[in-house]
Amino acid sequence: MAVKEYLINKMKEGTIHLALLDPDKQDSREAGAIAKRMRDAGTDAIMIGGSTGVTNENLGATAVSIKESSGLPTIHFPGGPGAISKYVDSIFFMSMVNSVDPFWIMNAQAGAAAYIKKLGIETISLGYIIVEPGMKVGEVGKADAIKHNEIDRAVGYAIACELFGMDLVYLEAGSGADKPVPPEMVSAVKKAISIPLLVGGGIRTPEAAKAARTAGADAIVTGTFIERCSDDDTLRSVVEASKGR
Ligand code: 1GP
Repeated sequence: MAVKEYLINKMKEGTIHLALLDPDKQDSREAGAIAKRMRDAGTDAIMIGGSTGVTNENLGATAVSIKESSGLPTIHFPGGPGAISKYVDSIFFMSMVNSVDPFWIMNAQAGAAAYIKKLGIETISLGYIIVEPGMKVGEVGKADAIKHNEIDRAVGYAIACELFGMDLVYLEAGSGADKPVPPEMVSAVKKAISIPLLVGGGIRTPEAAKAARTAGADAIVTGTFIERCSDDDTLRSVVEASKGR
C-alpha cells in the first residue's frame, strides 16, 4: 500500500505517532534498532531527516536498516534538496510556506522535482509552517516564525496550504523547542482545515503529547526524545499518550 494511503487510513482510526530519526545523529544500525523499539512501542511510521549532515549515503543506509529491522513505512523528511534516496518509501514534498526566502518555498523543490519524479519515489505534499521558537530549521529555512499569539496567521497559512491542494499541514515548533506549538493554535488550525494536521517540535512528555492530540493533531512527531530515551516504558508512554490508545 502507498504510504499516503496508509497514513490517511490510520488517521481515520485516531491520532497516529511518527518517530523522526536523523541520519546524522546515529549510524544506520543504531537507527534500525531504535526503529524496532519504536515499532514495539506503537509508532506508525518513521520519518528520516535532519537540518544538516544528511547525505545520500547515510539517508539510504538508514532507510534500509529501519525497513529491515522494523518493517515500518519510511518517509524522507528533507532538510533540503541535497540528499535524496530511492531507498526511502516516500518523501514529504514540502514547502516552508512562511519562509522569507523563495528557495525554501519553491526553488529547492523545483531543483529536485525532475530527479524525484525520475526515481519514482512516492511524494506526499506537505505545507510546513514554522512556529516560534523554530530552532535550527527555522534559522536555516529563514522562517518568519509564527508567534504563539498569532493564531490567525497560523490558520491563514494552513488554509492556504489546503487551497493549494496539499495533502498535509505540519505545525512545527522546531526540534528541541522548549515549548511545543500551543494547543490553542493546534485546535484553531484543526477546526479551519479538512486535510490532516501534523504537530511536532518539543514534544517529549506524555502530557505534551496528550495536549496536542486532544487539541486536534492527526499525527504527533517526536524526534529528540526518541533518540535520547533508553527506557522502553517511557517511550511507550509518550506514544500511547500521542495515540490515546
Ligand atoms: C521534527 O521538530 C520535530 O519536525 C521534532 O522535534 O526533536 O523536539 O521532537 P523534537
